Amino acid sequence: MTTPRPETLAKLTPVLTKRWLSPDAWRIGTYEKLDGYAALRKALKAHPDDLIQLIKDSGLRGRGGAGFPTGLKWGFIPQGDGKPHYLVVNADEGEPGTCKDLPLMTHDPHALVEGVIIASYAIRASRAYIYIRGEAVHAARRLRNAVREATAKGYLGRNILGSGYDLELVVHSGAGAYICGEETALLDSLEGFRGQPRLRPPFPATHGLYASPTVVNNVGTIASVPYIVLGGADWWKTMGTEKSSGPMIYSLSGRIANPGQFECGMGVTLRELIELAGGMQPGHNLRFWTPGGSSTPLLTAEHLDVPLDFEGVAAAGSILGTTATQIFSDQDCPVYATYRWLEFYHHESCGKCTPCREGNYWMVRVYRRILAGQGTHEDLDTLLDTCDNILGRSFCGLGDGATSSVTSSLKYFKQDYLDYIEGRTAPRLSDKQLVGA
Ligand code: L3W
Ligand code: SF4
Repeated sequence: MTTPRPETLAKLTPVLTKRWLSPDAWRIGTYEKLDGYAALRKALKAHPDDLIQLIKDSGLRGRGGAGFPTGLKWGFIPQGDGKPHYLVVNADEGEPGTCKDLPLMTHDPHALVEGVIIASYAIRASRAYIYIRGEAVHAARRLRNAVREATAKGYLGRNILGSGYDLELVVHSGAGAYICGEETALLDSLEGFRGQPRLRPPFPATHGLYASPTVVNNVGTIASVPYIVLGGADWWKTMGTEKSSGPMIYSLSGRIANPGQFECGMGVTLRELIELAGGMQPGHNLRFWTPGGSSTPLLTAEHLDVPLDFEGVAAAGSILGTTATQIFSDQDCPVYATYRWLEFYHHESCGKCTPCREGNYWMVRVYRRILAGQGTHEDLDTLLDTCDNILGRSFCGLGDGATSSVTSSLKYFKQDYLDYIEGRTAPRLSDKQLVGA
C-alpha cells in the first residue's frame, strides 16, 4: 500500500463524512455536541423561500445520479395550491458498486433527519418519508432510532422548537427491488402498489405521492442541506467546480489497496482517488472502471485524469452517476464483467416495456454464448443492434443504463470479445450455463 502525498491528501474535504469516525455520532447527544441541529434552529428563523434561494445559490445538484439542480426542483413545488406537499428521500441505494448513502445513514443518521426537516420546512411539507432499501436493516434501525430521538427532543412532531411548524417523518423499508430506486416506481411502491415507473411528465414536483407536489431527493443531497445552511452558499462553492459545486462522496471498490468512501471536492481525478486509497493492489494495473456505477459507460486507463464532475465525465463520454468507481485490472475480463452486470439488469427489469424486458434477456443469452466459446462475429452486431433498440426507447433509465457497459466495452475492448469468438481465450462458461437465461 502506498502513502498519499500531502498535496493529494489535501484533496480530501470531509464535510458529510466528518462525523463518521466518532463512534457514537448516531446518538443524538453526540450529534448535538458536534453542531447537530444548529442548522435547524437557524433555518426555522428564515423564510422558506429564502432557504430555497440559498440552495439555488449554493449550486447543489442531486447526488442520486442525474445531477439535477436541487434548488430548482424545490422551486417547482407550487405554493398556495391547497394540496399537501411531500418530501421523499430516495434511500434505495442499489446501483451496483454504489456505497455512499448506507454508511452515511448508519454512521450519521441525524444528519439526514436534520436535512429532511429543513428541506420539508422549505417546501412547506408536513409529512416526509425516507424510502430505504429493504436489505439495509441496520441503517433502517439507526434511522428509526434517530427519528424517535429527534421527536423526543422536539425536533420533529408538532410545533417544532416552538416555531409553529409541524412535521411527521416516516422511515419506510422497500422490498428489495432495484427499480424502486427510480423515483416514480418508488412513489408507486410507497403508495402500496407494485413498483413500476410512471410516465414523466408530469414530474413528481407537481404530481408525485398521492398525485400531490413531491420533492424526491437522494440521501446525499438532503444530508448536504444542514451544512449549506450553517456554512453558506459561498463556502459550499469553495469546494468542487463552477458547475459541480461542493464535496462529493466517491465510493471506491475493486482492485485497490484500501476500498471505501473518500469525500473530495467534485472534480478530483481517479488518479488522485486511487492514490488516496493506497494505490492499486500489488500486481494489478488499472484496465477499466466505472465512474458512477454499472449504469455508466466504462472508462479506461486513458481517463485517469478526467475531472470527476458532471461536465468532465460527460466530456469523456460517460456519466458521473452515483460516483461509484469500480476499479478493474489487467487480470479482469471486460466481457465477463459486462455479462455479470447484464444478468443484474435482466433480473431487475420490471418488465413494463418491451425493449428492456426482451432486450436484456436476449443480450444475456448472447453473452453466455460468447463466454462459452460458441459466439460468432455476428453476435457483436446483434449486441450493438439490441442496444440501439433499447437506448432511448425504454420507459425508464434502467433500460438505457443496461446498455452502457455493452457499448463501451465493445468500443474499448472489442479484441477481448474476438479472443473468445476466435478461440484464443478459454471459455469462462460451460455448455450447461448456456440455457435458462
Ligand atoms: C420537474 C422537470 N422536475 C427533471 C427531476 C426529476 C428527477 C430529477 C432528475 O435518474 C439517473 C439515471 C440512472 N420538472 C424536470 C424535473 N426533473 N426534469 O430531476 O431526473 P432525470 O430524469 O434526469 O434522472 P432520474 O430519473 O432521477 C437518475 C443514474 O441516475 N444512476 C443512478 C442509479 C442509482 C440508483 C440507486 O442506487 N437506487 O437508481 C447511475 O448512473 O441511470 O440515469 O427527480 O423528477 N422539467
Ligand atoms: Fe421496466 Fe426496464 Fe422498462 Fe424501466 S426500462 S420500465 S425497468 S422494463
